[in-house]
Amino acid sequence: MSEFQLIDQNVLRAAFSSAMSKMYRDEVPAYGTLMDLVAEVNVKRLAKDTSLANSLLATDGLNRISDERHGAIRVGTEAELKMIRRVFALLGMYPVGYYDLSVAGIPVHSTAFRPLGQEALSHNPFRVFTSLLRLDLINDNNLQIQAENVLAKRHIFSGAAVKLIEKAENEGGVSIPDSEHFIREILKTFKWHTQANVTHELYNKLHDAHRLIADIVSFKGPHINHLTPRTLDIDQVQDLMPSRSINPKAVIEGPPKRKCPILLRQTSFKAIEEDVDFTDVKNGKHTARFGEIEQRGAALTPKGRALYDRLLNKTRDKCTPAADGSNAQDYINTLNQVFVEFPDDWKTLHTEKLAYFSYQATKKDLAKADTNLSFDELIEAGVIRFDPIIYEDFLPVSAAGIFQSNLGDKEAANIAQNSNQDLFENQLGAKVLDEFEHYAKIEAASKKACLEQLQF
Ligand code: OOG
Ligand code: NI
Repeated sequence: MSEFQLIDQNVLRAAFSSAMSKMYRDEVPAYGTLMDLVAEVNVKRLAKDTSLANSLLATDGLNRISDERHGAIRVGTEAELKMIRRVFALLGMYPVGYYDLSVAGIPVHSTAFRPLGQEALSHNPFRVFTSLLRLDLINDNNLQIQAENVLAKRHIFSGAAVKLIEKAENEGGVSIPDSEHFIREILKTFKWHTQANVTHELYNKLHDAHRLIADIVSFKGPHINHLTPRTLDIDQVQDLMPSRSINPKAVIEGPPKRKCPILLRQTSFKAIEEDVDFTDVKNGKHTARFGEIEQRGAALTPKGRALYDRLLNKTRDKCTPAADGSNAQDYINTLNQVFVEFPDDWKTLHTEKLAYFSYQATKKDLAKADTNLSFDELIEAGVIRFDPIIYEDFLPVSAAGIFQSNLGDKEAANIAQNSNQDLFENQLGAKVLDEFEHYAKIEAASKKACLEQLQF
């Protein structure tokens, strides 16, 4: 076949993410309202803050600022997870990081499938936080077997999807003529199903064991449970949500509001109640799907991350945010006070190597005298500029907070802490990648390119 051509994975991922967005807006109208609010606030923020606009222009490009940055799914079995990994690989998304949610009483462990290199991330950074149910953490043996039986019978990918996946793997990628069909078939896996797979009685039992188990086991597939656009001003969107009849969770997860944003701040609106028909009874209800927003800042080095973790733990030791929001202001005050210790200017974050940066030469022709300067002196002299590398991953404590705010107040079940990355990697059929390694690589590559540009 001389005409045979593969589609660029970045293009395919962008098309997939936009198809998913459209589907989710149709399924959850409140999510569309949130997207509109995010876009409005972003436009206003950019008009006010030219230095932010310039920095985005220098690094990220200003296009698609308000587009989805991530979604989340929850799968039921090892076989489902393996298949998901194969699909995401075709979209240029690879598993980065291991997140153990059992520490927060949530019976799943997770990874984030995401693009890796700077080019792929800039083209389209869409990632999917993917959790696998851990029935091994449920005490009721009988219920465990019932859940396993239900899961064993379902096929989350259509026959056509499986054929297209296998064909693409054999051909080294998805072909241009197959690409639309591929997206259409893959999307079906993440669609909402009003028709449940279980009786009302079994649903209730699963729900009583843990609401998340009912969400994962009772349906035909791993419906997308939220999508998350990027906001440039999360505090403002959080404040404005009620004016659009959206009910936000009590506190924003992650670091406090800062001059120099770090890592990831997130908030969501409470999950909506949806109609479901059980196999025996109609007119049931299920609550699982929601909308979220995120504001991303600098990726931290292991040193910066250790400081973040220490300060977050210190904050939560002093004040643990209550699920009902009753101590929200107390928590925010404590967070602000404790995080005073985290430097909040780019220069210090850079010299103390707390965050990762990308470098760019600002002057093509060096003055003769400049050629003897060290890299740091070139920065000092304004020959090289540095911008933070954006954090592309997730935060376990924040993820637990997002899960919990959508599971109701009483769901911090008593599950023994049971982190098991080896088990997860077996279930995934691959090792998860180390997030720090990838930021370090991006930083090193930009440093090299910058020096080459200056002809050292
Ligand atoms: C995933 C929750 C985690 C995030 O943004 O931290 C997450 C889920 O609810 O399935 O998406
Ligand atoms: Ni999320």
